[in-house]
Amino acid sequence: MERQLYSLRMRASRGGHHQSGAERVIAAAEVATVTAALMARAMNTSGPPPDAVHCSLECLEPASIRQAVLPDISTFLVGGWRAGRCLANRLLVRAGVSERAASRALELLAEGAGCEGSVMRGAVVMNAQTGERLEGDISRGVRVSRMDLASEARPAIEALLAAVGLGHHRVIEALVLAAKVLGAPGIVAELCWSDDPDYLIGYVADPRYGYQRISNLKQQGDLRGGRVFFVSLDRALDSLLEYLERRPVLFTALGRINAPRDWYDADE
Ligand code: PML
Repeated sequence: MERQLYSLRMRASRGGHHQSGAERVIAAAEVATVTAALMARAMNTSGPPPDAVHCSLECLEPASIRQAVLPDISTFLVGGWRAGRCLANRLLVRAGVSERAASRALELLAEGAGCEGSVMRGAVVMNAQTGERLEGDISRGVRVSRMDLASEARPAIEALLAAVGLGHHRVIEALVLAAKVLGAPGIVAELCWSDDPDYLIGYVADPRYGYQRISNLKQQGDLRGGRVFFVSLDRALDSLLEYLERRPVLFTALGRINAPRDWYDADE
């Protein structure tokens, strides 16, 4: 008999603004401990505590769960956020995003992509050629859900990542999310940096070069950040959104981990 798995989702907010969130796919026996750990994480913030934390649990149809491998990981070390954004632009264009869409996405995350410059709860979906925004609700955006490391693969993957300094749950969760996005029909690339004012690292991910971390994409203290998914519209948007929000995916192995390398912008 196939093992019954559950999608566990945590969302913490304060004053109606998203503060933190997490997605796990777990067995029944893990529900109590993982829920407690995510609750503790939500409460243990460096700033003011959340005024609401919601955890929801939903059982998954075993036949709907897909298995996949995580993308390769690279890390580019840049001298500052301007160089980081310049590199992000280049990586996006290399992935097939137009210059116009790449610049628009960088501007959107820098200004706050939600209503009146707020940070969006989910991601922007953008036409990779025209830069047109395609997500229906610009305050909510698209939430990628129902993905995790496969539980039998988790210890080995976590140990390998920890050995190269990438074992923090923030990196693992961003990698898993990017991996799910890269498997979406019609995806060209993703751009992300955190809305945590003290976390400056972000990434560009694309199906060919994988998860490409950039050591600095924003100024210290900046509360803005988010995600942009670039899509080619020869594929139906509905199936893309259905996959991102609903289709469960478990990752069973790591890709290659490349050594960090310096990147200098010749134009700076
Ligand atoms: C986030 O925390 O919201 C996104 C973090 C993206 C980068 C994670 C990393 O690879 O260091």
